[in-house]
Formats: sequence, C-alpha cells, structure tokens
Amino acid sequence: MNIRNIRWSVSVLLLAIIITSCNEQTDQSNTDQGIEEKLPNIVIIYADDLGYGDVGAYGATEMPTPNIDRLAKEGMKLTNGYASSATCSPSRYALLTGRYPWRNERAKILPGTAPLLIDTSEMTIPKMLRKRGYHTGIVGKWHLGLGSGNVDWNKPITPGPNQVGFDYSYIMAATQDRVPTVYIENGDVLGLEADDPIEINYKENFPGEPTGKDNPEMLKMKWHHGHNSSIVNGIPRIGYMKGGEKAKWVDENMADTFLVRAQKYVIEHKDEPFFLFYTLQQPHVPRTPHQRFVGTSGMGPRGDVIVEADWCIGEFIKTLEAEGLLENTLVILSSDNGPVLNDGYYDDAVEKIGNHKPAGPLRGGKYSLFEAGTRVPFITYWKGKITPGVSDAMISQIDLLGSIAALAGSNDRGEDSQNLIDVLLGKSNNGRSELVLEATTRTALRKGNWVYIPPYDGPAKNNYVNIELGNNPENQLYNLEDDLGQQNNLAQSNPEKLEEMIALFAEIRGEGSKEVEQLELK
Ligand code: NG6
Ligand code: CA
Repeated sequence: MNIRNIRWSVSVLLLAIIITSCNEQTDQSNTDQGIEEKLPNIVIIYADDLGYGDVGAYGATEMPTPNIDRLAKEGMKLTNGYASSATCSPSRYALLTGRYPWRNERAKILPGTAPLLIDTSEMTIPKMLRKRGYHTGIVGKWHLGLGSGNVDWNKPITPGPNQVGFDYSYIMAATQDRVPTVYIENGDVLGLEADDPIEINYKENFPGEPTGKDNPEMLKMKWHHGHNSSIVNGIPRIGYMKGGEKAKWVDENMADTFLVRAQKYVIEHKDEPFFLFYTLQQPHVPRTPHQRFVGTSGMGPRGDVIVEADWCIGEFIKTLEAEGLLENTLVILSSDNGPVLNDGYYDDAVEKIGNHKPAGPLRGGKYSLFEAGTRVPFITYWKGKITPGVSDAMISQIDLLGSIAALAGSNDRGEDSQNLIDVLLGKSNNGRSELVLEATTRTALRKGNWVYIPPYDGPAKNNYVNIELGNNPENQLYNLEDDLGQQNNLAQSNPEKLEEMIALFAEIRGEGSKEVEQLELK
C-alpha cells in the first residue's frame, strides 16, 4: 500500500468515525426528545406536621378532607409510608437528596439564619430532573437554610433552592413561627424597601423592639413555650427581626399566596415537563386559617387549617385538570413529620380535639421515635395510570429520588434511595425490607414488621407538647403486625429477634447506633 492509499484509507476511516458519531448524536437526541415528549410532570405536595390520622382516607371521621380523600381513593394509598425524620428540616433534606438525615450532622431543626443544609454538589430530585429536561420549581416552606452564614436579607440571597436544582423558588425561609416573616422569590425578599432594611438575630433583640415576652398586650395569639421573641402581626415568633415592614407576610393569606403561585407555576410551565415541590405550611404553628375557613372544622385553628390545606390541594388539582395535565402528571402527597397539638401557642388545639385522633392508631407524634413521629399519609395519584388501591409496602420519602429517577430515565440515585417506582404506581407490593427511623438525634430500626428502638436515657415524654418520645433506658422491640400501637415490648420475651435487630442496626448505623439522645427542649 503506497502513501496515497494509506492517506485515503485513513480519511475514509475518519469520515466513517465522524458519520457514526454524528448518527449516534442524532440517535441520542432523538431518543432524548422521544423520552422528553412522554416524560410525566411530577408534583410533590408536602404538608407540614400532618398526622397519619389527620385525614379521612386514613381514618379521620371528625373533620372533612374530601380532596385528599379523593386522591387516595382514585390513586394509591400507602399505609406504610414514612417521612425520614420526626421533624421538618431533616425530612426535607432526605426527601430531596435521597440520603438519610443522620448522615449529615447539621440536619436538625434549623433556625431562620442557618446556612444552606444541602451541599451544592449533592444530587437532588430537581437537579436530577433538570438534567432530563425538566423545569423545576418550589413554592412554599423551605426550612433547609439559606446562604453560607450571616445572610444579608437585603441583597440577593444565595446559595439557596436555586443553587441546589430549582429553576424557580417562591419560599418562606424557615417556618411560619420563625423570622424572617417574608416571602423570598428566586433569592430576593419580595416587597422590601431600601429605606427599611431587614435585620435578623436569633440570639438577642434589637434595642427598643417589642417581644412576646415583654409585650403580652400586643399579642393576638399567646405563646405557651418558646415563641416569645419578635412580634409580627400580633403573633410572637422564634427569633428577632427588625425592619422589612412592607415585606412582611399576612399569615391568614399565606395558604392562598402559595396556592396562587403553585397554580401560576403550573400554567407557565405546562408545555414542558415540570417538577413542582408544593410545600404547604399547614397545620404547623402558628395556625392562621383565612377568615373563610375559621370554624369549618369545629376543632379550632388546627382543624381549620387542615380543612384549608385540603381545599388548597383540591384547587391545585383543579388547575392540573383545567390545563389538561392530569393524565400526564404524577402527584405524590405526604407530610414532613407526625402530628402535634400544642407546639408552642395557646390555640385550642388540645381543648377542641374532641374525638379526633391526629396519630390514628399509632403511638407518639411529632418528635417521637414511635410510629406516629414518621409514619405519615403517603398518597400517589396519576389519572389513568395508577389503578386505585391500597398498599402496605414499606416506603420512605428517601426513596422518592431513586423512584422518580427511574421514571424519568435517569441513573442518578441518592445514597440511601431505592427505586420503588412500581410501589408508587401500584404495580408492586415489594417495598423496602428495612428502614432506619429518626427523631431529633435518635434513630431506630424497622425491618419487616419489627421495630427495634435502642436504649435512650432522655425523657420518656416531652411534657410541653405532651408526646411520648420513645425513650426508654431498656431495649424496645415491637411487632407491628399485631401491635400497631406499640404497646407490648417484646425485647425480653424474644431475645433472638432482639439480637438480630441489634446486629442489623449496628451494621447500618455504625458508630451512630450508640449515640445518645441530646434533646433540645426550650
Ligand atoms: C421547635 C419549636 C416548634 C416548631 C419546631 C419545628 C419551640 C419551643 N418549638 O423548636 O414550635 O417550630 O421547632 O417544627 O420553639 S418543624 O416541623 O419545622 O420541624
Ligand atoms: Ca414539620
């Protein structure tokens, strides 16, 4: 072969390689487009402190929740669905990252000034979906920290939701009972005026500013424990705030404000696959139903805001329907932790509870390692796609990343996230075989129907909130199959099972299996 022939052969080879790789690219983009056309929208509706027994579909009889009940009846009702922790920030962290919250020692209830809890390099549901061509948004409660320490609320706030995968964010920074009491859209405080800057401090008050502790005459809602710092709209909060008068939210309008933004988001993004994390603030304290919901539950503000939340969910679903999106949208509804009645304000939650059982048949509540701390309503709905049913498969919110990734054709996974998309879609009853449960700094293990709670020295009960925490200096072992209410500790009578659970717990939890409770009680 002479030199010309060699050159010619090399050219042909190169051309062939180029053509092949072009074809591959074309194929690739065709495939992507092909998938994208069919990719369903995904909406996660996430309530705050809604208990397992707080909705009709899970047994509530004393208060109407027709819209949530309809989703459960026409979709999948999961009876063994868990939040990843018995409080908010860790549950939200785990939901978005697919990673157990106890792997991140900062994943605890955060003050309004906490830096961003999610590392910007971590995989998250919105990040994963964005790579698949989704538009991603969050409307509602955030409570995952903002900035990198010492946030200046008067400048663009970053990093935040927009730096961990959300294209659009309309949030409250922390909780309704924590300052700053303002809405933040894509990092900017809305309605802020330059001559009235916001200052926030969680340690000390600003000179001359009234507080819930010193100025009870200014309060329209009284504090019971904690919640005695700055007063906003007659409600005493956690943390001190000065300035930002025009930017402050109106508590009674919050549900409507978030609903309208969530609806607007859907309408604006209906022509592309979208992911919306719609994070309701109810029924967390302070419970401030809009006037039109006052008295609708007969149970005081806590019941009224559940009725209000249910209404919001109904209106939101109507928007999906009106936009012709119901057949192409997977809706997942759940709660960040279990229920609490008195969580720091006198608001009749205890007095007017009547026969209602927020935890249903479960023991404990918010903050508790018993079942009601983390087992929550968990419903999936997709018109025409999910055959209505009830599933007792065990699933955790940490599995949403892996499951949604599978649905969207992504290989991204969270560290602890399992692909349980078939469970969510009602095609399989094979859930997790085991799950680590968390409440504040404590963890326990569920495997099959067995729950093992290691010895913890902390108080058996939080007397402020009147909830059993699950602490006991002895090992606890329960069989949920015939003891859903965790009344019979079988640790003594079933040493073999106990040993097996202790060994598995130590294997999964490592050193953390020996951590002791450091309960934060204010
Ligand atoms: C607690 C608050 C409680 C609530 C909770 C966070 C006190 C005494 N209690 O510290 O009212 O705000 O934090 O709830 O301050 S969560 O659902 O966001 O985790
Ligand atoms: Ca919560």
